[in-house]
Amino acid sequence: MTAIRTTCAYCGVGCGILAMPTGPRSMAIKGDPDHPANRGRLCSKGTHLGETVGLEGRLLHPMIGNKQAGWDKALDLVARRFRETIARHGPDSVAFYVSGQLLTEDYYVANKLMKGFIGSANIDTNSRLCMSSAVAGHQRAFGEDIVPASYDDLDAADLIVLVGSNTAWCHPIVYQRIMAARAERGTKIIVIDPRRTETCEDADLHLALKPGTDVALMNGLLAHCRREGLVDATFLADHVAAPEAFWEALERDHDLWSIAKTCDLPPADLQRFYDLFAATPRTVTLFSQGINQSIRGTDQVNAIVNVHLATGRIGKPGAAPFSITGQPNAMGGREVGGLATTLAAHRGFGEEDVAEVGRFWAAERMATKPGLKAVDMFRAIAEGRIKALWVMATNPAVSLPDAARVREALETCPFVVVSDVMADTDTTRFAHVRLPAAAWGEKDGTVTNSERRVSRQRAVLPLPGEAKPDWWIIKEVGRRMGWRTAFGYAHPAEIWREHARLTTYCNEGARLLDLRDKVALGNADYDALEPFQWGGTPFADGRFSTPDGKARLVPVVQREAEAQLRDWPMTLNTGRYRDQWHTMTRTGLSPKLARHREEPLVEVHPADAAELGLEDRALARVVTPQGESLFRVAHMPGQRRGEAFTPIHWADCQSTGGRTGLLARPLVDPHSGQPGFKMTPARVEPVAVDWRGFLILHGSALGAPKAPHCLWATRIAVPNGALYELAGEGDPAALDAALPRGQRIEASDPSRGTRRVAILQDGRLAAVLFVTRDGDLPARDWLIGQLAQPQGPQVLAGRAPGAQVDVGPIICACFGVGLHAIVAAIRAQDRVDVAAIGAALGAGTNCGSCRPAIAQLIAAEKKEAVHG
Ligand SMILES: Nc1nc2c(c(=O)[nH]1)N[C@H]1C(S)=C(S)[C@@H](COP(=O)(O)OP(=O)(O)OC[C@H]3O[C@@H](n4cnc5c(=O)[nH]c(N)nc54)[C@H](O)[C@@H]3O)O[C@H]1N2
Ligand SMILES: Nc1nc2c(c(=O)[nH]1)N[C@H]1C(S)=C(S)[C@@H](COP(=O)(O)OP(=O)(O)OC[C@H]3O[C@@H](n4cnc5c(=O)[nH]c(N)nc54)[C@H](O)[C@@H]3O)O[C@H]1N2
Ligand code: SF4
Ligand SMILES: [Mo]
Repeated sequence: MTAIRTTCAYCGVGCGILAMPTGPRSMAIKGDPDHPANRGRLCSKGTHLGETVGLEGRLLHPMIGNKQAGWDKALDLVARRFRETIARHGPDSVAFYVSGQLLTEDYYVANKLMKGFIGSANIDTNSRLCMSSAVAGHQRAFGEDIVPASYDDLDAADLIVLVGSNTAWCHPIVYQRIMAARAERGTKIIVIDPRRTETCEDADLHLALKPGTDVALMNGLLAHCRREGLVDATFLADHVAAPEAFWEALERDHDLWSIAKTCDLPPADLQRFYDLFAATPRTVTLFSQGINQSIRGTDQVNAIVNVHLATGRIGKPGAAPFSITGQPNAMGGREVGGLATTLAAHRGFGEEDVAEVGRFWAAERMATKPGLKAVDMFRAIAEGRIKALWVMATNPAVSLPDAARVREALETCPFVVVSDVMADTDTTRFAHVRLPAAAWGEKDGTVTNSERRVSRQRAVLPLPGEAKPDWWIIKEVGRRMGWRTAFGYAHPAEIWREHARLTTYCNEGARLLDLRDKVALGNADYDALEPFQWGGTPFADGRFSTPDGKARLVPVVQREAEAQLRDWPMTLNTGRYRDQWHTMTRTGLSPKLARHREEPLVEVHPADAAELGLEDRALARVVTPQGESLFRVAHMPGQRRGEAFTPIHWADCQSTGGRTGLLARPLVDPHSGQPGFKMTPARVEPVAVDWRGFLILHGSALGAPKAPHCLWATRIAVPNGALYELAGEGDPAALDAALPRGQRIEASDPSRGTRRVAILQDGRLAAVLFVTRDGDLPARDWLIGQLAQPQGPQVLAGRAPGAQVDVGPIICACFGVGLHAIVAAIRAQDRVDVAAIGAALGAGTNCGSCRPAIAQLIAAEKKEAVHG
């Protein structure tokens, strides 16, 4: 068997993978040494992709309601309901909500169907929540949505500024590449993030600015560069247009002291940043959600781009603003025009664009104006203006802001279709029709990564059940709606060729996106396609995609901070964990990935926690004007005072708590429509419980926690089963309802309030339930290891005879190395570094995702040694 070259399912780094099928539903995964994005490296998520390709929880058949239906019946129903709705209420009464996790070919067909044939632009994508502010910022500055950077620039830069990006966790292979460059050439790293994340561990400087003040910070930087004589007058004169009074405005209030006050930063740190930036022409400013997910996102993007334009740090090796993308095909979606506000092939809704694309598609009815952006789209559904919705490859019941209102909208919508790979998600629960999509490892097509590099995703496993590729599902609906020729595709390569041709159509240098040399790929060439980057080094010749060829400096001003409200004294910031992907529908299947963060935490500064009465590891309720949810408290000295942080990953399908989507407010940036996920007024309150415990079940890792009387029930996958962490009120005896049938052994001590129950089936362990009112609970690992093993009453001790196993939280997912072992190894050695820990324990020597965490532990231990 030879390995199949494909691309990772997850983030926008776009790592190449060698996948070797090892059985009907399994594969071995390795990094592709020949892929230019990763050169053989993979992070923890990519490394463990093999754990997520089983059939557990998969949607394998088209479903109408809860009944299995054949494809014909399901597709006919979808086509008929959309046709009828359009006939009765017009094309704008229907919508598609799609995703940066579709392949370019899927995305192209969905966009063509909606914008060229249905005749509405009501197709928007979860990329609206992700990088639409970057798109709007690029369009304002460059006249086209171009990311003017490559990973090579990270190797060539002397200074890398990471703004609003937890690169170490969210783009780990880019982070490793930055670290490698740093080791080799001493690249300086500055992190700008209100939280001290693991990305800060190896940085030269961390600016923990007040959230929402990036415009002031960047304007101040530009004013500083101007004072230092760094504004590139020739470059400006030839290639950049600045509106009148642009420079005058910068002169007011942009002295160091004013900026330090606005951003709440030590002036000395600010000075260091400005000096280092001024002294280092080869600078890359890499940014992601801390910049984009703001109600000032577009202005924040332009504040960064302005600095690069004015100092001529663009279009040269090692110098660029770099909007790094989140999803594997966020960029492909931009290329085909998946946003409601763009058309296709980097075109907009100008008369000429509409006419030309319409001619190219032989479109029956072209959309002539932008459609509704995601948040507005769901509002229109709630108000009954949109009456039929098709959701593909995204989970809006979890991931849109103010998710409770989104659920109400889905509930009231007369017709909801969901294409997904999983049978039960928080969104599929609202679907009238569920369509089984081919998953990663089964589908074929292309994705474009953050640096405009197009790579093939290839099928490694056969399609299970009746699952079909997304492009096939969409084109079948198009055909059944009456457009048989326009949607006659039989192979993804045909779609690719059409898409490539459209980028060249009437494009004599007007747009940089031009796939001229990839138009004539035969099916076999397409199958063998090597990763390639389009656009070269954008703007190297100083020509931009505006009518006069000049870029634009966009005047942006820092808005006043919002007034702190009495009932909402905290600000809620939200984001990601290292080893989980979004709503956990797939990473949640991996026992190894589950161990890094087993439960959703609310991170607060210890001083705030003390004031609010929040004990470490206790439960707390996070409340916002939109909703509330429970989290486990984590004291984090790296949090800013007044800020709380919660993860985006947990959904009803896994947990009663951790529901961040219910909390975020639906305010959006006025230019891009991107929600300001990083700032919601909130409060955090302690929650008392009568008992806590855990339940370990043999069998499926799926299914919502069904334990009664639980305030708190979170599920993670473990080898051979699932672990539920529980806490609640009232009599814990009610938990017995969650136990399977079998031989019951029990060791409970009502006087101490402990309950220990095990269920054996054929003498083998099927379940254990441990509950305590105020005592300790044993570590879970040994018990998990006993699942399906022959056991007797001694299992109720909760640990192996004699030995005490508690590895603590898992730091290294690859080798399962826990916190306790790492701390012990650090203490055992005099001079210790990350490599030494690797040599001693293996931790950090495989994918390397945990290396920043190990560095952090070493630093903490050193501090302890000095102070303690
Ligand atoms: N492990 C993992 N990796 C992922 C994903 C995942 O789910 N899991 N998802 C992928 C996707 S789709 C995306 S979009 C990317 C996101 O990647 P990132 O943008 O790196 O991730 P986030 O955790 O959302 O937010 C980044 C940081 O912005 C900071 N921030 C908040 N407010 C501000 C502010 O006002 N100013 C500044 N300067 N910073 C601020 C937050 O504290 C946070 O640390 O990750 C991708 N990679
Ligand atoms: N509060 C808060 N909310 C956020 C964010 C934040 O930082 N804070 N970040 C936002 C961002 S940047 C993003 S990108 C979104 C992500 O949010 P979502 O897009 O909602 O998250 P996913 O879990 O990736 O959803 C993908 C869905 O598609 C399914 N799927 C996987 N592969 C396929 C396939 O090939 N075909 C089909 N049809 N389905 C498939 C999965 O099972 C899953 O149900 O969340 C956003 N929401
Ligand atoms: S960095 Fe990790 S998640 Fe992102 S593409 Fe590479 S292996 Fe996949
Ligand atoms: Mo994203």
